[in-house]
Amino acid sequence: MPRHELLNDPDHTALLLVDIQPDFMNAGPLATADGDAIIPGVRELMQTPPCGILVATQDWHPAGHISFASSHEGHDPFDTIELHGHDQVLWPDHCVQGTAGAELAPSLPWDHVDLILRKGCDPQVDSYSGFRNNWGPDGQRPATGLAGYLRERGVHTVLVCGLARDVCVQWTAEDAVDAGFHTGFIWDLTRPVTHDNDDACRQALKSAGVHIMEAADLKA
Ligand code: VGL
Ligand code: ZN
Repeated sequence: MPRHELLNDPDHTALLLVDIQPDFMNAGPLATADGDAIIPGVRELMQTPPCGILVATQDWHPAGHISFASSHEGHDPFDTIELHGHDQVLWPDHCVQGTAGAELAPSLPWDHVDLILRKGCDPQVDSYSGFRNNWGPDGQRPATGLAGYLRERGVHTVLVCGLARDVCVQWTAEDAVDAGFHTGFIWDLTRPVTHDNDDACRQALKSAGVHIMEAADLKA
């Protein structure tokens, strides 16, 4: 079977490894549905990359971050509040800067990654996507600089995988399309916060123009 058409030009393609961190894995406070299960496949992709550029994102919140339920008296994790004019889900404390749960998953070979981009560092604003923060107090979604980095490196296609499927990977993929990149979503190398969102997630990705694929599609 030929490689997926999105892989015709590996030198101008980047693999984005989104938030593969212990806090989103099986033992973590914000565990995805069997997040550990993506590790072997992600390791294989990192060892034999289908493209020339590897980028990792790292969710990296200051203690007391605005997205934590613990920062809002009377609220529980997974409640939704309004923040800066948009819905904000309140999460269990996770990925606090400098903690073990915020590290990139220790079982993966990060040495060869070109860029590690930290996000969610603004105490007052959440950041799901690797490309833009969520909405800030001024109603804007400031860019992280990732699109500029990729463009300067000549990238026109990105492939995304990681955690969580229905949050940071989805937002990253949608913003990638918005930034003008051809975008592939390696479905089986993602896991959601909840499978209840899988249908809506697939639908949203398709409407955005994201190509949903499987890791097997990347093999020669
Ligand atoms: C994420 C919720 C909060 C993610 C990050 O990586 O998907 N989800 N922060
Ligand atoms: Zn977060």
